[in-house]
Amino acid sequence: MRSLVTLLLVLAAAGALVAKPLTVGFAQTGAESAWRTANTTSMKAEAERRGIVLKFADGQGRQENQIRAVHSFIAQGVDAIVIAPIVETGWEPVLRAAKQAGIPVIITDRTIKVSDDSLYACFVGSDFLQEGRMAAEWLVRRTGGKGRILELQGTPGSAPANDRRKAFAEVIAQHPGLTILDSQSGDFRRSGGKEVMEALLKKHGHNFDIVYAHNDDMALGALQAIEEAGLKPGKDVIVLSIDAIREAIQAVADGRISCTVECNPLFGPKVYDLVAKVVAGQKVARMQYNRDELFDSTNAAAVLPSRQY
Ligand code: GZL
Repeated sequence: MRSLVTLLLVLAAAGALVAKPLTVGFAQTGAESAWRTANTTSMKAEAERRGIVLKFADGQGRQENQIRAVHSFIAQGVDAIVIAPIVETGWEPVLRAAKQAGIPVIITDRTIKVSDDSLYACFVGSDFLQEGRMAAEWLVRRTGGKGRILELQGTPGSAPANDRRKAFAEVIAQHPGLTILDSQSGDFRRSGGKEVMEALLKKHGHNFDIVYAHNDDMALGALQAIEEAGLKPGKDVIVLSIDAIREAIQAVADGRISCTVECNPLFGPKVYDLVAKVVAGQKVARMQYNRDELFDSTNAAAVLPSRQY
């Protein structure tokens, strides 16, 4: 009898030592760009590496899908919820439900606007205002402050589109020789970049000098339209964009895109480090910004071999 009790005590102790794996619900924006694919890969691969049970929901570009997924994560009683919010507003009700359920939330990639800071633990991602400024300041140096700009905006209502437009325009406004002639949304999609560029070429002919795209996928789509119109990017048109996906850095090395500002998507490890701290009840800094750099003809070719996305 005594040995049976001893055996049961040992098993119980062993069981206590083997911690239950963390379960994380991740509501991803969609699959609209190469950046998004790299971000999803980073989140899934790192969860796998750490033995985290990841419940992944693809929002397919619609906020209501993401909100539905978060409610489902709450019902399943996950340990933590991570959201890459497609747009900035409309999150308070579902975040209050997560708070009610005592499930911590981490916002990644895109920021949101809420009236109550306690509705999420922290944000992990890039500073889109800084990216917009870096792009504009590079353009001022490259053009001496002169030129007519066409802008391809990202998803309407999204933080990257709002902030990259706002910060870029604020710098451009300090240089009267630079003007933003037109600005339309290509929704961060390559097809959107091509379609919008075709429409802008119809409307403006070649009465422009610069294309500023809020992401590389739209810039690469726009390049197709520009070249189909018989214009030579890098010579007839300066194309600049944001993300620094490998294909865009290659286009910079080839002289077709003139500059791309990095927006690194590979932050799965950082997210799960923060999940572990937040689940353990630790306070973490509210805004966890990733460091981004800029690639143009001076450094693109050299960095290509080392790029991971
Ligand atoms: C930025 C991210 C943006 C990328 C686009 O962090 O939200 O969405 O710039 C992506 O490529 O579609």
